[in-house]
This record gives sequence, C-alpha cells and structure tokens, in this order.
Amino acid sequence: MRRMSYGWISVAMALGVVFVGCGGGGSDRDPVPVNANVLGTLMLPEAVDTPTYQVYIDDDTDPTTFVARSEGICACNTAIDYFFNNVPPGTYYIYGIVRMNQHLDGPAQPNDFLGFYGTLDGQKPDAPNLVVPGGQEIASGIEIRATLVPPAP
Ligand SMILES: [Ca+2]
Repeated sequence: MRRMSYGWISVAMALGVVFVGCGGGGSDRDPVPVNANVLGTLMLPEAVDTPTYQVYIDDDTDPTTFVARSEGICACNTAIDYFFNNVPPGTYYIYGIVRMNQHLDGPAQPNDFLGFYGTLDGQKPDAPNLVVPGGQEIASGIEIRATLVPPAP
C-alpha cells in the first residue's frame, strides 16, 4: 500500500514537471499559469447588426457582478465566437446577453437576447454547469443559445 502511494506521488511529480516545462512564455518572475481559457460560440436566432454582446462567467445569474466578462460587437452574425483567458478553476454559470437596448450593464431587458449554456429558451440552469479545470484549456464548443427576452407582463 505504501509503495503504491509513493508511486502515485512520483507520477504526480513527474506530471508537475511536465506542466512546468510546457508553461513557457512568461518571465522568470511570473507564476506558471494554472488558469484556463474558455472558448465557445454564442448563437443567435437571427443576425443583428452592431449591438454589443457580452458573455459572462459568473457565480450566479446576475450580471451586475461577475467572475469574467467577454464582449464585442455582433456585426450581423448569428454565430459569435467568444473566448476568455485566464479563468480561475471552478464551476460557474456562463451566459450571453446581446444588448439591443442602450444599457450595457445589469440584467437583460425585454428585446435583448439572453442565453445560458446547457439550456434553451433563455432558461437558467438549476445549478452552475460550466466546469473550468485548472491548468488546461477548454476546447471550443461551449455553445450558448440565446433567445429573445419577451416584454415584461
Ligand atoms: Ca453575478
């Protein structure tokens, strides 16, 4: 049993050395990056021209505060590639808002487009569902399908 444990420690240490060796890119003072990149696509039901899109990585579903935000201009396209660099490991919500109104912060409003990863029709997932592991990249494919936010009743 003890020999087996040492074996696993040796394997872990060897992997650690490999990760350090592949980290590269920074100065000697920079820590080895352990955070992940998150790549995906924000899908819209229709092409919209020039409104701002924002994708949030968040502990909850309120975009007033967030862990990370990626944003840009829609430029008349129904599939918008987004990316995040350097996201701390954790399990999060990830959602996209296309700001058809003038406001650029806070919750989506009627006539904006809103979508959450893992659900359709702008429904919030029951729990955070984006797992960001440490020290590796999530390949593209985190697809968020946005839908029109209906007018308030
Ligand atoms: Ca939040």
